[in-house]
Amino acid sequence: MYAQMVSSTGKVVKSYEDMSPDERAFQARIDAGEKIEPKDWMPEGYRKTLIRQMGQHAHSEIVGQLPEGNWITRAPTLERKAILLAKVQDEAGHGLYLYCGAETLGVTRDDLTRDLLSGKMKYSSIFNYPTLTWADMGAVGWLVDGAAIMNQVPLQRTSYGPYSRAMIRICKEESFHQRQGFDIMMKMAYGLPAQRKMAQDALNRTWYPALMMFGPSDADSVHSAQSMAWKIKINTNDELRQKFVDQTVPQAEYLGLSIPDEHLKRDPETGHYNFTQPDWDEFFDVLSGNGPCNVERLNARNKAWDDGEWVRDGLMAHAEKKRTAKCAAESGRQS
Ligand code: FAQ
Repeated sequence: MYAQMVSSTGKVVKSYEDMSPDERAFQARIDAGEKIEPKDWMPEGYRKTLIRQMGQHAHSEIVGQLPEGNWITRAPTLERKAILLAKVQDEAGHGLYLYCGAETLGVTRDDLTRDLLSGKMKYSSIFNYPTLTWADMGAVGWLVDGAAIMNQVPLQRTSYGPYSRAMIRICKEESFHQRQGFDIMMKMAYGLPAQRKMAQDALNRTWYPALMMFGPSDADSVHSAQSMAWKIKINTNDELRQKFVDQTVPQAEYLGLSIPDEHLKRDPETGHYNFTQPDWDEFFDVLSGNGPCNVERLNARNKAWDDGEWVRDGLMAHAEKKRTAKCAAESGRQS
């Protein structure tokens, strides 16, 4: 049932002694902060890890359009509708940059799409939760884009050139997305009591799924150690989760909303908030295909792919017609 298949490359980082001369030279480039470009030599594991991460990231942007697309026709004002439409279009664009980036590693966008549609490749767990009210558009922008930015700002410094450059552009747009979400929350939190209640309800439902976006705890993260040695990842999952909590709690206070965590408390010595971890059984269950919307999301993407077949066929037929005409014109000129 649409499992987001867990297939990992292993936790162990290759020691310097076990590396081949090529791998040592590669690691030296990474350690020196050089960017790796598509035609450079790279270990197979590095290439595969990037395809997995960039592919999953691209799929998240594409599937992530669904919970918000659901609200475009029901946005409360024309202005809100235009803003939401622009945001959802941005997400399509982010997906495309990331698919193009992944294609520089020797896969095609069709390969990646096939693996998404079959349930073989993952997308972010957060998009398997429903968006029940308009306040969820605020909570998604504020918390989901907020978590996405927290994760993606360091990825601007990732070691793979095309990924790093894509992230620079994506982050600029994500920060606009986060601000529009916070703006919706502000209007609702300072609005009528019923609106305030909706805002609090949206925060209650989105908080823990947003914390899950950073991935499992460091103890359970399969890829972090090797990905960090290769500077594909710059921070661990727990580091980013903590930064997100530290940044978001004062924002919730400003809104006058309560984070749904009775153990949330700032440690005066470290300056960080202690907080309750998300339910990791629920996280792994969602990854196994059992979240509230896994089936609906993949059905929607499969339907879009099937419905778009005539467009793809038409474009290919047109390209073939142009290619044949060009060949005929060239052979006419030669004779
Ligand atoms: N959901 O060993 P780790 C967005 C999987 S963009 C599903 O720690 P890693 C924009 C992981 O793949 C949001 N699966 O893995 C937007 C692995 O399984 P595998 C997406 C998850 O890769 C906003 C296994 O668990 N952002 O939201 C998740 O080192 C609003 C073990 O985990 C990115 O993709 C999860 N949350 O660290 C759009 C950023 N977490 O592959 C619309 C780039 C973990 O072995 C509206 N990605 N898994 O089968 C990353 O930074 C990393 O891939 C992590 C996971 C941090 C997500």
